[in-house]
Parts: sequence; C-alpha cells; structure tokens
Amino acid sequence: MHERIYRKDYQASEFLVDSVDLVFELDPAETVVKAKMQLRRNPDGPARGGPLRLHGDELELRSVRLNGTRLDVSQFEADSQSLAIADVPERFQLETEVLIHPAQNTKLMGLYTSSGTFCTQCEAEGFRRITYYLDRPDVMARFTTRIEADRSSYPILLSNGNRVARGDLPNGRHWVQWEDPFRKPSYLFALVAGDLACHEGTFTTSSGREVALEIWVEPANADKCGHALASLKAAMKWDEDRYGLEYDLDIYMIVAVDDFNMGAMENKGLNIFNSKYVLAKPSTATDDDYEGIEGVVAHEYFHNWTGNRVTCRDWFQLTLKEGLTVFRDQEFSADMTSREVQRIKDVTRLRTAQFAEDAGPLAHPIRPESYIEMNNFYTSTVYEKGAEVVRLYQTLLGRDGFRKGLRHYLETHDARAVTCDDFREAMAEANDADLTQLERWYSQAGTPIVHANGVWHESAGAYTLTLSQSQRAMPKETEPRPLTIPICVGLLGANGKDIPGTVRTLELNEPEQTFTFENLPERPILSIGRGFSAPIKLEMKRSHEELAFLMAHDSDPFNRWEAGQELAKRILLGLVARVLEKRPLELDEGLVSAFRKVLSDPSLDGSIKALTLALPSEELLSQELSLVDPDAVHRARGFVIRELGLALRAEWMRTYEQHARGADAIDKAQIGRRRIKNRALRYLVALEAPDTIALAVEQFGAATGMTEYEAAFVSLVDLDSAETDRAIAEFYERWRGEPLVLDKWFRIQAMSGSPLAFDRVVALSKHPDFNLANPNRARSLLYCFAAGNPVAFHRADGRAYRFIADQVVELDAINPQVASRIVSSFNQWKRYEPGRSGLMKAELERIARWPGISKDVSEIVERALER
Ligand code: 0A1
Ligand code: ZN
Repeated sequence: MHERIYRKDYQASEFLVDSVDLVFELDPAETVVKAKMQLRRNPDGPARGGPLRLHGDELELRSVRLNGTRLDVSQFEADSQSLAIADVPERFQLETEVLIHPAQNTKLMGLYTSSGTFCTQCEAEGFRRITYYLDRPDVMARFTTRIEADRSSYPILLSNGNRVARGDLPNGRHWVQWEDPFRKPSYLFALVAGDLACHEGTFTTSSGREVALEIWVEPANADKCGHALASLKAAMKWDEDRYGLEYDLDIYMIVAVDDFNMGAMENKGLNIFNSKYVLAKPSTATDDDYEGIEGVVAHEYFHNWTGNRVTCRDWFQLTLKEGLTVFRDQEFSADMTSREVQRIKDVTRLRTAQFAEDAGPLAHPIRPESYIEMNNFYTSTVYEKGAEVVRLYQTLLGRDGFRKGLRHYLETHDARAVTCDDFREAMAEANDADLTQLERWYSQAGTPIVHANGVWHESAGAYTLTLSQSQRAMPKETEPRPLTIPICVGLLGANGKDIPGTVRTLELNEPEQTFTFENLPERPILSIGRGFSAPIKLEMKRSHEELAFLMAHDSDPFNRWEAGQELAKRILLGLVARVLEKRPLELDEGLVSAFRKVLSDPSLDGSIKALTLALPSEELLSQELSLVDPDAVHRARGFVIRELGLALRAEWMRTYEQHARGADAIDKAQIGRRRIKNRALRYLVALEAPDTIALAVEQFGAATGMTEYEAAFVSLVDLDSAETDRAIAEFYERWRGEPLVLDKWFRIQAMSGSPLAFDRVVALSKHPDFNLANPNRARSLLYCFAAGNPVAFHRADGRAYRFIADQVVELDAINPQVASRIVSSFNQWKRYEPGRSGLMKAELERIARWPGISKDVSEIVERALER
C-alpha cells in the first residue's frame, strides 16, 4: 500500500541547506551529478538530534563525503529512494555523486531529454530524481550550477540566475557556470542543454533596469516566438502598473520543449514551457492558441513574485501560489483581450472541469487535507477554484484594498515559505478587515448552492431577497459551516435599465439572510451573481421570459450571457426528458427569437456574439442530470443545433457572408470576426445541405490562417461525407511536419460528433505519428476523446471504455502522470445509467488489479471505487 501524507502532520525540516553547488557531466545515457551542500540543523526544527535523511528517486549512488572525508558503506544507508546518515554534526558539508539516465526518463520528471535537448522538471518532487536532497519547498538554498557537455551537440547550456563563467574542456566538451542569487526551493531548479536558437528582446523596468529576454527554441521554430515575447513584455509591464511589482534578475529565459507533462514551469529565471504555449504564427496557431500563450507566459512570469519570492511551506498550500497566480493571469488577460469574454471563458472552464471534480469522488478543498501522490493534486480545484477564492478577497476589499493586501503579503513574507493562512492574515491586516470566515473556503470541498427567493411587495414598493446556502456534506468531513459569499446584484426596471441605488454586493455569511430594497418605483427584475461573484451554483425560480429579458438588457455583460445559457439549458434539459420519454421533439420559439435578436444586434462584438450563440456543452448538461444517458443528451442538443440552423438559416448565411473576408491579423476586431463567422458556419454545416457543406469545403481550401482552417476542418469532420475523408487526408499531408498542428488533427478527429469517431480513434492509436510517450500527442487523441467526446466514449457496448483502459495501462508504464489524467475520465461512473456504470466500474477494477500500477493511477482509481 502507498503511504498517505496528511496536512496535519506537517513538521519543519530538521535540517536546512544554505547552499548547493551542482556539477552535471551531461550524457544522454548516463549523466553524473555531483552535489556539494552546506547543511545545518534547523534551530526552529523539531530538534530531535536525529539522522540526516535526504530524498532520492531512481538514483545510483557513487560516493558520499562528509566534511571532505569519504564515508564507507557502514556510515550511511542508501537505496534508490533515500540517503540517511546517522551521525552528523551541527553544521557540515556533504558531497554526493550519483548517476542518472536522462534518455530513459519517460516520466518526464527530473532530468530528461526531449528531441535531443536536455531539460528538467522538478515540481513537485522531481529534484530528488536528479540528486539526493531535502526536496521540500520550505528548504530554501542558494544554488550554483556547472554544466559540462559535448560542445557540438549541446552548444547552449542554461540554468537559473546569471551566467558567471564558461570554458572549454578536452574531447570537444565545454562548460558553463550559473549562479542564482536568490534562495529557492529545489522545485524551482532548472537546467537546459541543447542546440537551440534564441529569439531575443529587452525590457526596461519601471526603475530603469534593463532585463535581457531570451526565448530558446529549436532552430526550425525561430519564426514562431514573436507572440510569446510580446506577451512576456506585456505581462512585465502589467505587473508593474497593477501591483508595482518589478522583475528582479537581469535575465529572463523561456525554453520550449515538445515533451512536457503540463503547460509550463516557473523555474527561477529559466521557465521551461510545453512548446504549445510558446510557438505561434497565424498559419499554424488559432486565436485561442494565441490567447493561451499570452495567459501561460504571463502566469509563469507572475509566479516570480507569487510562488518564487514567496513560496509554499508544503504542498498542501499549493493553491497559495496557484490560485493567486491564476487569478493574476486571468486579470491580465481580461485587460489584454476583453474583460467579459475572459470572464465567460474562465467561468465555463470552472464549471466544466471544477464543478465536475467537486461532484465526483475526487472532491477536495482547495487546500487538500491528504494525498498519496502530489502530482494528482494539480487540479482544477486547486487552480481554478483557488483563483475564484482569491477573487473573493478582491470583491470584498475592492481592487485597491486587494493591491494593498497583496503588497503587504509579499513584503512581510519575502524569501519565505508560507501558508494560505499567512495570505489571509496579511490581506486582513493591510485592510484592517476581519476575514476569518474566509478560512472555510480553504477547508470545505464541494460546490456551495445558493438558493434565492425574491418577493415584490407592491404596496410598500419594496423587494426582499432571501438567500440561503447549503453544501453537499463530504464523506469523512464535519458538517459544512456557512461560508462568506459575496453576491453582486442589480434590479432592472421595465425599461431594461438598472434602477438607481440597487446595484450592490450582498454579503451572505449566515445559512440564510434576507436583504431588502426599498423605495422602488416599479416591480423589478433581479440580476443576480453579476460577474460570477462567487464559485457557487445558483438556484432560483425564473421564467423563460425573465431570462430572455435579462439576456437582452442586463447591464452586466456576463449576466447577459449567463441568462442566455440558463435559458438554453432549461430548454435543452426539457428536451432530454422528452427523448427519454420517447416523445416528439419541438423547439421552443423563445430560444429562436432570443437567438435572432442577438444575431442582429449591431452593438455586440463578434466574440461575445459567438459565445452567446453557443449552446451549453454536453458535459455541462450532463452535470444537471441525476442519471446520465449520453445518447439522450447528444440527441437533444443535436436537435436544437439543427433546428436553430434551420429556423435562422438566412440570418446565419448573412452573418457568414458579412464576416467571410478579412485579414489573418490577431487583433480584437479580426478575432471577433472569425469567431462569429465560424459559429455561423457550424450551424450551417450542421444542416448537412450541399450548399452549406460547400462553404466549409471552400473555407478549408482557401484559409491561410489556422483559426479559419481549423474551424472548417472541425465542421467537416463532424459530418459523414466524402468531403470529410478528403479533408482528413489533405490536413495530414499538409501538416505532418508540424507536431503542434498534427496534434490538432488527432484531437479534432477524437472529438468529432460523427458516429465514426470511435473507430477513427482506434485506427489513429496505431498511426505511425501516434506516440504514447509524447504527452501532447497522447492527450490529443486519448484525453480529448475520453473527456471531450461523451457520446462516443460512453458508447453503450463499453468498447471505448475498454480501449481507453488498455491505453491507460500501457501509458502508465511510460508516464504515470499523463495516465492518471486520462483515467480520471472514469471518475463519474456512478452518475451513469446502470449499464454504462457497470461497464466503467469493471474497467476501473481491472486497472486497479493491474500488476505494477503506479501510485498516480492507483490513487485515482481507488478513490473512484471507494464505497
Ligand atoms: N507550476 C506550474 C505547473 C506544473 C506543475 C507540475 C509540473 O510537473 C510536471 C509541471 C508544471 C504552473 O502552475 O504553471
Ligand atoms: Zn502556476
């Protein structure tokens, strides 16, 4: 059995590391790592005079020296997992030498190679795969790194901080020495060695220091770095303007690699990125890819203060840096693109991934209480719900109060490893506010439900709003206690405008509270939860007419969109019920006229229009059902798409034609144009009429930018036509040499609504360009299919379950982190009708019994099977 780690068991480290000097003799097959560490007992430690115990993982120890003297095997205990020395003084120097095998490291944790480039990933516990160390974030040390490697294969040698020296060695080798002036935890260590090209820039900080910016990529990608560099500069400027935070080193490097488990990593001064979040030019990257790059580049940059300068005491505090940094990148993106579009994207993502997580077996508070494998806790809850909890502070304290609090937090805790409580206390102290009740957001899992009931008192001219809150009680947890929930509201008059004096932030602190609005001239319509002011589910009786009214008039753009989604959701759920009852389907005229209004509204920009005219996804609809039948959901939604296509055919056509032509430029106007154009195309192609299919074929043939090319391809792959096969073949021929574009080819086929999708996915898993060991490729095909194609993954015969389970088991032996993400697609098994539910459970049990299954996958599977 694997060991479970508890938050309550935290103890300070018995030893501290003052400095580490590393030497790497790089070789893909066998690299020597020498570490020279200055250690001492921690005066604030639990003081037990015990042995020194360092972490390790898959290391081969060659030698250990204590204060210069080589220890013999009786003086230490070592295995691949740890190194223990019983007898050590107060202060001492420890030197170790280990062997590691980077080219065989398929887990992509520690030091590994990606297309021949050496790179590292140390968060959360990867540094112990490089050398024996106190691999925990509250041990912060000064690092130097000397890298030795073959000069012609690895001309570029990078590590954290400043490059201080370089030189040549015999046998065509060379060395470079790096020094990081800032103390840091081991998870922020990084090293890169390869034959890379540099895209350079500079940034002058507000205090006038010049910072060298370097983006390192494979030479063939040198023409795809402009957007990442521009994003980095924009992020540096924004953090100065918004929070007065400046960069603190003279150099900032980003390296793009093709094999990476996550999006990117904030290593001090040397970020390592999944190439997906660096490389872009209009012909290869979509508008969403551009926005993704801007957001992730900013995210990693913002970590320099929120994560690196002030870090986490232990991994239970992960949301301290992640929730806060996601909040910061969301705010940045809102300022760079469009605040309302950004908010809609963020909320949709939260609802799709995080609400599902909270409703399933893996529900955990943003600050978890225990884990078996930390890598499983880089979750939507820790990141996205964590960001919403940080947003609560801003909603409660105001933007200025939040800025004051953030600066106070960073000043008080600079160069330290702290907790979520420290953050809350700093926020409270700087604002002289009582924020104690916010603590519950950190300790309670589950999505809170707020029930709203408004009553109009005609004779008094008053409106009372009663809000009550509840939460699902989690197994093994104490009864949930009431949270602090800010609810932003406004009351609309019949003219569609906010009634003066009614725009407020209500603070719900009790199980139930009533708020009164007085002196109202007329019966109002309530707009509630403006801007999605808290990560809750709202329950309220509202008529379709009220929702349509809010959709047309609400002064809050988020709530205008929200009202449309709520209206569509209610109609769709009604149709799902009809499908199940085998009654004929009929589309509500209200939805058609609401859509028609939006389509013809000249005041709305294309992005907002496209989002408003999108129906809630099958995943979101399924969340509302107590027993999911994915076929019924798919049929109901498909029916509405076709009916809307038919009823508004002329309007869609006009919209398409009006927006058909423009430039490939990535700016707000062109992005908006492409979004509404492509939304129209989807509705039109869904009609499966020769003239509408021809539109997609033409767009596919003529597009020079990836956004329009991809959208046409998506439409065609959803069909079952001769044009579909032709498009699939053409796409492949054109883009087989561009891995990031080829990922799209795999993903779009995996997510297609066509009945052929499953057979295609099986065939693609045997395609010569499919590679289970490359995380982007594995995710494009397998994760996107299992998590993003509900109707095909949940086919009633269970063949897709079996296929994915087989792939998970095979992948687990290569890369457990990626396998455990994919296996999470089985988590919701209890929510499906009995046939599917039983089939999913059987696959989970088969995986659970698989010999040699990783800690990562077994933790997920065991949790899913509990009770
Ligand atoms: N700290 C990174 C996320 C990250 C976490 C673990 C990793 O290991 C494979 C990689 C990256 C971030 O928030 O961007
Ligand atoms: Zn992060």
